[in-house]
Amino acid sequence: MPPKSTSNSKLLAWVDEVKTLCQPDSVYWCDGTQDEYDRLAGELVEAGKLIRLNPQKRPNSFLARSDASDVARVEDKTYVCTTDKVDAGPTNNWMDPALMKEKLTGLFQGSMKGRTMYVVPYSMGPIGSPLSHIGVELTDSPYVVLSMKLMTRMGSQVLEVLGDSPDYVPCLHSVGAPLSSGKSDVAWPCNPETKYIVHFPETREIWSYGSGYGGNALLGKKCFALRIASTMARDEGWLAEHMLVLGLESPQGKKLYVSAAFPSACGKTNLAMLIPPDNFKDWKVTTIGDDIAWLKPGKDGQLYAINPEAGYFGVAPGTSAKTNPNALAMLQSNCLFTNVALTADGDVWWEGLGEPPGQLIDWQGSEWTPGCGRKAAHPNSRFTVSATQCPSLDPNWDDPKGVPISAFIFGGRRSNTQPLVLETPDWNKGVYAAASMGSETTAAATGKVGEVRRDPMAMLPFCGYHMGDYFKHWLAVGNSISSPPKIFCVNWFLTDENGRFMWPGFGENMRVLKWIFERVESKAPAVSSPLGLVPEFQDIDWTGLESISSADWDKLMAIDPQLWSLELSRRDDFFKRLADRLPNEFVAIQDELKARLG
Ligand code: TSX
Ligand code: MN
Repeated sequence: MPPKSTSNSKLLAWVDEVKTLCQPDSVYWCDGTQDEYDRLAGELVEAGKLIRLNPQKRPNSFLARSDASDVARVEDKTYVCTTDKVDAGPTNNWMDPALMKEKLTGLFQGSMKGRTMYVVPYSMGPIGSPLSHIGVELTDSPYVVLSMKLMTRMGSQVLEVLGDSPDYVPCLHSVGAPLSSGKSDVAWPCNPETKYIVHFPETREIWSYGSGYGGNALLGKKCFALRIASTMARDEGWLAEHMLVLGLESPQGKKLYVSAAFPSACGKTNLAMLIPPDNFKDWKVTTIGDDIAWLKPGKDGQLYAINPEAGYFGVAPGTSAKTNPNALAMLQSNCLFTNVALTADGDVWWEGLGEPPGQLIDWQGSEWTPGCGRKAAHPNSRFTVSATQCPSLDPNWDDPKGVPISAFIFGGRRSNTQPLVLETPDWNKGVYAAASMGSETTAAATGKVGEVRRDPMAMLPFCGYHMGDYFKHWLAVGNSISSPPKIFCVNWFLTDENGRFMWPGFGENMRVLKWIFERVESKAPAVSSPLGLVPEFQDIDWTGLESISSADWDKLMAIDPQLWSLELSRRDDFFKRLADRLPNEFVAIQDELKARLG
């Protein structure tokens, strides 16, 4: 039964229509209360689909183990269905919307048999904020319901705000594993053969079939907050970005906000929760979000950002007291883990956390001992936790106005070519630099090491339309406001001739953030380089860090003309794919860059 607060005729008709199509045994409207969460989690524990962790060690926390075939986003099964194929662009899979709906309707037919269909109303962004948008996910996965409770503002209040408005994004999700009567269920139902993650940007709809994992199934995240929202943002003059947002507060009490985009495996969550080193004790870094930012121009000509999410769905391996103490603290309780290892005393473990215990149960439920040759946690294993558990959570994280953004930071994982930090000379050159971003692949992700993957604004898998149009939109947004953020590029991952990292990274990145802060405040010096404005050795605060000499600094800031000549020709290769809609500005900027680099 829908709650009394809902007489929304569009919503009621859609729920009915999907019920008829998918034929669930029952329909349940989620209220989003803690009681509901506890009850659902309890039922999953009873059914053997979740493991309750040791309440002494990890109160109110659970472990889920996915099917071995359902462990990550499926980019080759992800579609953007626009009427005109060119509008999806060459970087998205495309199918005609009518044909795709026909195909999927066949798959969804009876797909929820033997299951409950949950109605999950949620707000992306503070409830009722002018920057927020509402979604409703229909799903046959109770794991998705628990995750949506942690990751979004979910429940009855959202229906109240929606009222009779048709302005919500319908998100249909089925694991694609109907249960015939009497048959017992598996721990992680999904469809091992058939998966489709499909976006209809023109009608603002999402249909997802066959997977219960992460961005394939928690449809508020990548599907709505990035692919659908980027299209809404293009049409309405704002930005939906794959960015963390953090606050920086100086010892004098001056506070500003920056937003940063990095491709995967660059430590975005770690940067969002950075703890400054000892000599920066009076500086504060606070967290607004670690993955997605929605940015809209304010009346004062600045961009205001909200984090549309209300939780973190982070990669567990590599999270440790050294890389991210704030994350470890927030994972102490009320946490949903997926595909990590289980200890003998009912706690969790993953690679990078520290010395492994002598015995573990691995992510697939098998016995594991150190040296057995397998990973205990899946490399893409995750924690899901509410933002309110983060010790560095910014006091304004839930402000419906959003926070004003003073700087954008773009970074990739590059062992050479890209210096540690630079400030781009102006908005257009900054957008060009962001569009040229690339990251060297790590063995974990692809098996290939050292190949540079282009990933403009870290949005390659997440832009819901043609990337050439996306670049034009970026240029237009910055040029239409009086105080656009300054744009910086960073690279934490430079290596020396022995392959060793030259920059200590992690908390020490605060030294770079301080220079950026002071550039925004017009207080730090910078000198020109062919790529933009750069600090000299003495412009960085080195107190408490002896290990970087002025000669090291020159290596960290080197601009090698030969590497750059190769870099520019690689950029050309990538941009050729987008040639029919690439902004003309980019051609001029790149020509000038070629000339400067001689
Ligand atoms: O997250 C990272 N950041 C940002 C932190 C705020 N990582 C981890 C990336 C994988 C997700 C980094 N790795 C960073 C970084 O700044 N830098 C590096 C490279 C590096 C790795 C290890 C050391 C130094 C640099 N040093 C020792 O292990 C002692
Ligand atoms: Mn992400």
